[in-house]
Amino acid sequence: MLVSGKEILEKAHKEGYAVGAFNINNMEMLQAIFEAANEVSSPIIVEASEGAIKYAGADMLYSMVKTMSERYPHIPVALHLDHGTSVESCVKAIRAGFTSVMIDASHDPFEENLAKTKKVVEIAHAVGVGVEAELGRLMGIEDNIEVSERDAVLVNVDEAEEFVKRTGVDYLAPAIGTSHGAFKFKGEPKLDFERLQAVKRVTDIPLVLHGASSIPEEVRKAFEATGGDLKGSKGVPFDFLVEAVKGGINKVNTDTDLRIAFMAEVRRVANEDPTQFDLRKFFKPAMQSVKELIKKRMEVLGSAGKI
Ligand code: TD3
Ligand code: ZN
Repeated sequence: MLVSGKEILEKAHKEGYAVGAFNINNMEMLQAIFEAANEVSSPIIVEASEGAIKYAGADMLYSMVKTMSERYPHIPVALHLDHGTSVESCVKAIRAGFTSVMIDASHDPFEENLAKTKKVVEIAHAVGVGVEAELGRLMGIEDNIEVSERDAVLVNVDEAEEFVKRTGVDYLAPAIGTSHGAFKFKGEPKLDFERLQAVKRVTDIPLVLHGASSIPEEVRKAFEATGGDLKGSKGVPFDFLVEAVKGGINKVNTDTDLRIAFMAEVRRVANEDPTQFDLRKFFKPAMQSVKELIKKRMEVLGSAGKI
């Protein structure tokens, strides 16, 4: 059933697990997500970026999610706008039927981020839609980074407390050292778990981990076996995800892993049979691979079996 993101995440917050938020651009990714959720009995958050909306249309994305939610009525699902860049963008998503929106004004000064978030909260709450905001900048941190530099990039705990109190935001993404894409860490992976725990203590709301893809070894290998290049790629290891969930993360955003898993299969089929041009012969194994990856993630995050 299509429900508010707030409903899904408040349960996760109370019971101490995280729900995967998986990005979609097309029907195949969406089917993989729902089939995974069905097989391991997990709630899901389907998210679409402004880029995805430009690609497929908010009406199309909403219709597909609505259809799948009717096919699997027992699965709680929220449709979420990922990294909304303006109040207008959030309102458009709400009008299209999204049940959760992110207003990402984290690049603005604190007071501006706060004002925009407050506005989105007022509008969204009037129609039962959940709201996410972000504090700090998504950037990898190095071991030898200066304390002052780290403070400039990562979430500030006092600001997080004030921000949540004054905006009434439903869930917060605190920057703790992750970044988007396939190249998250130069050296060893490192996240500021202490800061995360402190943010959880002072805010006591669901928290969100962006840039959470893991680039599992077997997925990277499958991509590279077909001539793909992911040299130097590094993701968030599974044990870090477990630690993050213990520290209060309840929503884990994943896009890069799905893309790599999907495209590794497309590449494999293309390499194995250069005469092949039936779309389904590429996309079916690609969906299967994404589904297995998502199931594994649901187990790691603790959302499996939570329906
Ligand atoms: O918001 N997202 C998804 C869009 C990022 C572009 O890939 C995330 O935080 C997930 O990040 P990633 O790259 O680790 O999957
Ligand atoms: Zn993100």
